[in-house]
Order: sequence, then structure tokens, then C-alpha cells
Amino acid sequence: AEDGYDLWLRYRPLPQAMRTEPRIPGPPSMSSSPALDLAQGELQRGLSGLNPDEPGLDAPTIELGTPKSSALVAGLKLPLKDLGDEGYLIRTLADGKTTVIAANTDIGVLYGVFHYLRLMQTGARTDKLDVRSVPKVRYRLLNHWDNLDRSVERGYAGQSLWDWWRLPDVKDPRYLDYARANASIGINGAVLNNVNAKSDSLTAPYIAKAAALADAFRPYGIKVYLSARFSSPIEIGGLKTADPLDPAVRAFWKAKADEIYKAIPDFGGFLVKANSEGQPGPQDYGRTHADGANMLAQAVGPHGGIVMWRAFVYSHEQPDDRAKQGYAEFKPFDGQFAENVIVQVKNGAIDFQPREPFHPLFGAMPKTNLGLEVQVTKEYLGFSTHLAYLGPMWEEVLKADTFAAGPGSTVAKVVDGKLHGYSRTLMAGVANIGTDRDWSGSQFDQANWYAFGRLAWDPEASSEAIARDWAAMTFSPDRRFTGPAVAMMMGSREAVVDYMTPIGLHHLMGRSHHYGPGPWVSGGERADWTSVYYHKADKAGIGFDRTASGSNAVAQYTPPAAAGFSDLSKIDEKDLLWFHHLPWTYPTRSGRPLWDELVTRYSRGVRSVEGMQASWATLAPYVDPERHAQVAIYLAIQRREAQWWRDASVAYFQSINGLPLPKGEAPPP
Ligand code: GCW
Repeated sequence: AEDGYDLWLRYRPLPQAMRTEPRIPGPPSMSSSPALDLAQGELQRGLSGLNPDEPGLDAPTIELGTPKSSALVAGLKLPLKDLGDEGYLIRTLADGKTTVIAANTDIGVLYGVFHYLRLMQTGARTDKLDVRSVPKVRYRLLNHWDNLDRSVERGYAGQSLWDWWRLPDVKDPRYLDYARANASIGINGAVLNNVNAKSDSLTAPYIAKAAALADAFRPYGIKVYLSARFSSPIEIGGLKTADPLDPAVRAFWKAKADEIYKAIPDFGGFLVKANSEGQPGPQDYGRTHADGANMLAQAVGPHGGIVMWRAFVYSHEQPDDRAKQGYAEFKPFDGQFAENVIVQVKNGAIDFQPREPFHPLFGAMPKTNLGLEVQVTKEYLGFSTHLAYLGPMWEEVLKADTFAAGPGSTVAKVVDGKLHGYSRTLMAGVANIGTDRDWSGSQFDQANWYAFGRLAWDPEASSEAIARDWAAMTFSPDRRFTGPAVAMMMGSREAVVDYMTPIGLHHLMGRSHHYGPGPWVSGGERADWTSVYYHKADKAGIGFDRTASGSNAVAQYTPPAAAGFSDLSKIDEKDLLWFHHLPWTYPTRSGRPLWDELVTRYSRGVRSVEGMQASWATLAPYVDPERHAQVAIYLAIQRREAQWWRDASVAYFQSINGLPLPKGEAPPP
């Protein structure tokens, strides 16, 4: 059955019109390694799958290798120098018959093979190739929010893949399939456990389990990392404190690092969530984020490890504006973090909303390695039941201009290290993977995993081109399919913005589960855990004033970026109510008053989902019935719930402003 398990690596026979002469892999290499064997095997599997015709005796050959493993590659004197440890070249030689996939390392070769096969899968020309590809970001990591009991925080695709109970003895073959899928898109690391971490994950039994996973992933170029709970010295080290300046605490972490590296020699390092949402951290001892991060960095540094220290923090005191806290807590410490620390910053200042302006820390920390964290799992975008392709959302943040060194100082250039000359670069994606047969909880959510990997490799890549590759590989390379499918994908996230949080509104989801509308959520422990805190709607108007007359969060951006947000004549209306509190009558650019515009957008979101349904219905001829039906069912759920969002939101806001609906708009039931 077609259940989506094969992801984008299906290698089903291409339509006749897209087939080229069958190719054959070149002679086996002079040396072998696990990664090289995988590359060879993958190539064989792909070639024979995509074109099952028998190759002739003089069929074109694909030769792969490094100068060490292949005499041909060694003899060609290819310009491999700048490819580093992960880049590759794909070249068709002058004879027109031989194509070489060459790299400095076996992993580079494997990446090259996946690229070559992608070209075939998508029906691109492969007869005269001259491809060179080097990742722009060094650490391309999935962050699993997986708990040790196999539940997954914000996971909507079943249980955790990691079967901690049976590890390390039982090595589920699925670990290899997971690693292969990641390698195919260039992901080179996985943080195994939730950032809301338990100290148990750093005890000897769990280190052994993590080591078994590391062994499974290694041939695919994937390193294992662990989330570390800051209070571990107390919980598993028998100490009275976790104060980062206490010598016994420092000794604990050093010994812990040594112990881990003994079991996992290429262990990647630690990810830490500290002093945020109740997690312990250095501030509990009057120390700073830098004190905490640097202590851990010193422990893993001698082994080549890194520390990813999250900037998603907020203090215990009620803030005047939660959006300001990350910047406020980190900016003062720019330049004080160790070289092997990367501060990991979410794309926006609040929390993975359907739309957020870029986080003000980007461009503000020239002397601190900053990495970008995005959420692949759709906590705030309808879980795995709503179709929302996130490529455009990430592209939007990566292309946003910080103006930190003048125009063109995009977030992508901060993240790839070019703007500030970072020594280490990182993109992290909170995984959407679980034990579901289709891995991600829906067919189309696989595209978000895929796009994350491709964008981490090249943060300046086009999310539309990535969608096209994915759709072709996952369903059909036929243009009559990819055209409409890509159009659906490209509009899907905007549809969610429209029916959930249009015009810069944010955090209006149901409390704590974050599924479904809850713009009325108020009261409880903290103001910033309510919806009314974010939309601030009253009889007169709506929106969060973050300009100088309000919280002035906008001042955390560089002056040109800030002006673009605070100046009502300049701001893109997509961010309007993020930064401004405006009267319901405020004239928007459509000519409609704000209230009418808001309702129009809510309804437009519902119409967009209907558009996706109609479009998907026409694509049945190109998709196997199982997956086609599954997507159709999900779209029907989404259609129903888009209406729910629209009706609930419109009714709620009407209860506050008492305004009539614009002409032609149906009243909520
Ligand atoms: O998005 C929020 C989630 C929490 C999560 C937190 C974080 C892991 O609601 O579930 O905790 O962010 O990023 O730390």
C-alpha cells in the first residue's frame, strides 16, 4: 500500500517521456567505507528504480568517489578544494558518457548521489551536468522534543521513534530509514530529547542508548546531540547546587562530557533551555546565560563539541511585552559567549506563530554565533491535520532585512555567518517526525521536513523550487501535477494566517494545546499566557502597540528596520496589528476599514482551503488512491476548521466592537 513511508525517496519508474537511456554505476571503488557503500547502494537503487529498462553494454556510467576511493576522480584533478567536508561536484565528462560524483569525503559523495537522483526524479536533464554544491550552514539539526516515555511534546505524528526501552540492544531498522531520509536533504545532526529535559537522559544507561543511535546514524553523516537539564549536577550528580561558577559543578559537567565522549566519540554537544518556562538555569544562582553556556562549552570543547543555548527565555516577572525578553536578556552579553557556543534564536520573538516579524536578535549580536530555530512541527498551524507548507514562512524570515550592515543584511546572511563572520553556523528545526507510517502525521507535512533540510543547506534557496522538487519526488514529476500542487502548497500557509491570525494578529489559539480558536482566552496565571494580552481588542480598536507610544519593542530593531515597522505609511500590512493598536475604522490599503478588512481576510482563508480542495480533486489521476484520499480527508477537516476559526473569531470580535459585518459576509451560526 502507498502509505507515504518512502517519503520523497520512492524511486518508482519515471513516466516513459521522462526516461533517459538507462545508466549504470561505475566500477566499485578502490576503498570502501560505510558511507561509500551507502552511496553506491543508493545510486544503484535509484537508477534501477527510476528506469527499470536493461542498460546496454555501452550505457552511460555514473562514477562516484573521492580522490582516495576512485582512480578516475583522482586522475581528473577536479577542483575539490573549496568543497570542504560535505560539498560535492557532479560533472559529465567530455566523452558525454561518464558522469562523476566527486567529493573530498564519503559523506560528500553520498550527498552528491542524492542530488543526482533528485535531478532524475524531478525529470531534470542529466546528460550534461556541471553541479557544485556546498552547504552554507555547518550545523543542520533536527531538534526532537521527544520525551523518555516516548511521548513527543508538540508532536502530531505518533510516538517518538526512539524506543528507549529496547535500546541499546534492539536497533529498529527504522533508525536507518530515518538517517537515510535526513542524509538525502543534508541534515547532519539530531538532538534526541526534548529541550524540557530530564536529567535521566545523561545517566549511563541513556548514554548507552544514545550511543546505539549514534552508531546507526554515523554512516549517514548524522551526529547525535542531547538536551541537557541545567540542574543535572543536583539530580544525578549528588551536588547541592548547579551554580555554573562552582568548581564541583564544573567538574561534574567535565566528567559527564568525558563519559559521553567515551561512548560516543563524535558526540555533537548539548542543547539547553534555561531559565525559560520554569526550567532551571544559571539565573537561579545570580549568574548569566553566558556563565551557564560557557561552562558547558568548556566541558565539550576539548572533544570538539558545541553548546546550543536557546534564546527562547522569559523571566518570571510579568513582562510589559513578552516580545522584548529574548533581546533584553541576550543583547547585553554579545561577545561574552565562548567560541563553541551558538545562541539558538526562534524565527520570531513570541513563539512560532503562523506569522511573526523576524526576531530582533538577528543582526544585533555581531560577536556571538547566532543560529536560527524554526518549528517544523505545526504547533500553531493546525497540527498535522491542516495543510500548511512552511517553506514560504521560513523564506520570509530568511529574506527579512535586519539592515545591521546596511540594506541587504538579511537574516539568511546572519545565519550563514557571512554578515558577522561567525565561526559556527546553525539552523535547527523542531522535528515533526514520529512513529506514524507516513512519519509526519500527514503526507504534506513531509514537505516541511524536506524543506527544512534544503533551506538549512542553502538558506537562500527558493521555497517554491523546493516545493516543486518535493511534489515531483513524492507524487509525480508530471507538470500537470506539479503546477497545481505547488500552487496549493505556496498558498497554504497564507490561508492559515488568514483564517487564524490575519493582519499581524498572533497567539489567539486555544490555551495550552494551541489547536483551534481562543481569542477570548483571558485570566489565569499570567497575562502573557492569554489571547486578550496579544490582541488588546476593545470597543475602539485592536492590536498590540509596540511603537514608541506603546511597549516600544520596535526599538530593538535597527533604525531602518524599526522605521519600516513603526511608520504606518511604510509597514507591510501583514504585520500591522503586531506593531500597532488601531481603530476599527482605520483605513487599510484595500480601501476597506480595518474591521471589514479583518473579516474579509478571515473569509478569504476559508475560500483558500476550498480552493485547495478543488485543486486536489483534479489531481487524482496523478496520485495513488490511498494517498489521494487521505489528503482529501485532511483537507475536508481543514475546511471545516477554517470555518470554525473564522466564525469564532468574527463572533468574538463582534461581541467586543458591536460592529456589523461587511456586505456579503455571512454571519457566524
Ligand atoms: O512553543 C512553545 C511550546 C512549548 C515548548 C516551548 C519551547 C518545548 O508551547 O511546548 O517547550 O515553546 O520552545 O521551549
